Amino acid sequence: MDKNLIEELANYVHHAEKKKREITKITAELYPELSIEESYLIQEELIKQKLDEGKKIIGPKMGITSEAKMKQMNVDDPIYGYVFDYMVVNEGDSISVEDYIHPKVEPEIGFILSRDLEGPDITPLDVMRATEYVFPAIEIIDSRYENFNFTLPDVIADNTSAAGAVFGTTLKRPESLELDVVGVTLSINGEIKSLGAGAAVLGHPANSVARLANMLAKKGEKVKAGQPILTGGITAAVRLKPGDFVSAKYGGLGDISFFVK
Ligand code: 0L1
Ligand code: MG
Repeated sequence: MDKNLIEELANYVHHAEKKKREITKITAELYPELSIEESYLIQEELIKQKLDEGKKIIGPKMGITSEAKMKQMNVDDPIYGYVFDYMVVNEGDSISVEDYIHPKVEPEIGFILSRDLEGPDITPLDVMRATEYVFPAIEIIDSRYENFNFTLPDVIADNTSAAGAVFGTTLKRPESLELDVVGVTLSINGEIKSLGAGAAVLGHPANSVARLANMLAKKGEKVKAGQPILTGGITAAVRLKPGDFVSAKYGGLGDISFFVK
């Protein structure tokens, strides 16, 4: 893929994020033949543009990690992107819908490693042994594409819809919980809107970190110690509107909440 086209398409998505204006997906007209390999090249260019602007990577995130989402998109592999410093929302704070296009939230389980994990061949057991803490998180996703409508390459190029992250402060040792059966409820204004268990994430959230390490290895990168890793949505994502009070409650991992203006 031509370097100019990579830059042009990264600019296209980046501009939409900055202007908070939805765009037609890349594969609709601009470049229908976009492949997964090419979409990661666009994502890399997008990440580079953000870094050049002084924004900082906080940690990686995994997406399309549930059986339901994979089937819906007809894919076998999850995808990854990056959470940046400007996306982080503090627990108990407010966000404004106006700062996004059409934000949704999904509860996740986060991992922090005590040592780097470098694939290939990383197993979930390797992940558990290298994990210092697990913690609760809520990801805010905000596809830059009209109506959250995209193909897999489109969403990879769009940094996997990454727009926000609320990291909870309950830190637990990974072996102190059965992460596949940790339940979570996501409530808006006190009403449960979706619920699930850790097993919704590739059978066990540690599988998600292993898959991340093995995917990153293909480009000579690794999962780094100390970075918060978002492993993927446990429940269906829920759309936000002004006035919402968002709260997620995790079995054995505490609660997280924030307001929407
Ligand atoms: O984090 C996620 O699973 C989102 C990946 C992109 C799919 C979406 O925007 O719904
Ligand atoms: Mg997510």
